[in-house]
Amino acid sequence: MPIQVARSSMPDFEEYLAEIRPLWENHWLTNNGEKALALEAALQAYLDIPHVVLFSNGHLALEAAIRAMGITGEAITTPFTFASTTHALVRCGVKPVFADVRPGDLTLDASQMERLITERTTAIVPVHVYGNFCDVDAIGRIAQKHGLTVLYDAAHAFGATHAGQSPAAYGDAAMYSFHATKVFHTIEGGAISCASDALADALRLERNFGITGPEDTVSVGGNAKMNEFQAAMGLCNLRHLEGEIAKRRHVCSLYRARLAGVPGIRFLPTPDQDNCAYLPVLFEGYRRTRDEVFARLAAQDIYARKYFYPLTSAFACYAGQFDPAATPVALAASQNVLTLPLYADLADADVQRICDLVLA
Ligand code: T4K
Repeated sequence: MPIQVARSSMPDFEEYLAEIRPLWENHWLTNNGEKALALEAALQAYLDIPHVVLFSNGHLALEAAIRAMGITGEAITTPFTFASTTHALVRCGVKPVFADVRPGDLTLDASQMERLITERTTAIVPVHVYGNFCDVDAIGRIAQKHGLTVLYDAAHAFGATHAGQSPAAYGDAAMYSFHATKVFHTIEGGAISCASDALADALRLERNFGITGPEDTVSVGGNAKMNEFQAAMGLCNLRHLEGEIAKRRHVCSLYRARLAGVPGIRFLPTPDQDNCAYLPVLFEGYRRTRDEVFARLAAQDIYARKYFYPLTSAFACYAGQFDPAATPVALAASQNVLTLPLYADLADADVQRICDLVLA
């Protein structure tokens, strides 16, 4: 069996069956059904925030938030991320302005932001990449000073905490991905958390065609609703979140025991409160390059991934628009980073085999 970078955790089949059985009785499959409402309530409690608005996936949640928050003109953001963050801005007509990242954790470097702010800047869209929190205090201060909106891409950060708080505590809103590859998933899915009643209302309009009643449509919204089968999966997985993270933590500790401290191999700091979403390792002056390690593993049917290479600013679809060399720390990280296989049921022996191959 090949080993992939991720593998979806599944709840017990009978548990999921019990969760979806009522759908055969009530025939209500989507459009704010009882499972979706129950999941929103459970996530509000878990994240400790007044509003969680569910979406069919994280990317559409991000686009809906950009529109609902009135983000226009330019937004300061990171190129060291998945396509979604940059594409969402561009697809909503907002120009991404890329700031560099911090070498320590590869999140946006607040000290690089202020010089990029112009009169067209309306927002900062940082990413808690790999589940590592950004410099939330510094970003908050800059946003306040310049009157900017902060929308966190917390796609990787569900289940992580900082200073005892969930990602929902920071910025004006945060987006989570509940994709099948995530620590907590709803097959496909996503959500926005926010404290503002008005923003939550606007997000719901974005999610459902701007409809407020059978004969009332007040804005030009789209369709990005989470269906009941997705929400039922979320209700099951939420019950097992702690166990999921504990199993992932065990896998991470095995990797660290073998690879941390090896000259030329760098781990990012992992606070105790992290969610063990990814296992990024940087090969910096190691006797094999990142690409050589990647190829050695692939030759044995082990598929690590280069999250996030190339930088989004280097994507073919943006050719000529951005200069990846303008963010040298992000550029170097994209060339050196490899995210090793990490999932709850990855066997100890497989982790040892992966480490053997990296070290051989
Ligand atoms: N912002 C950030 C920072 C993000 O990283 C993402 C998504 C988003 C926004 C947007 O959120 P979503 O709209 O996706 O909710 C994967 C995920 O699809 C994507 O959610 C994630 N970030 C990204 C980092 O990784 P791919 O294109 O690398 O996925 P794929 O199909 O190559 O799958 C990777 C591995 O996962 C497979 O080799 C095996 C395993 N897998 C995959 C699927 C589809 C499973 O075990 N089960 C599955 O169902 O994007």
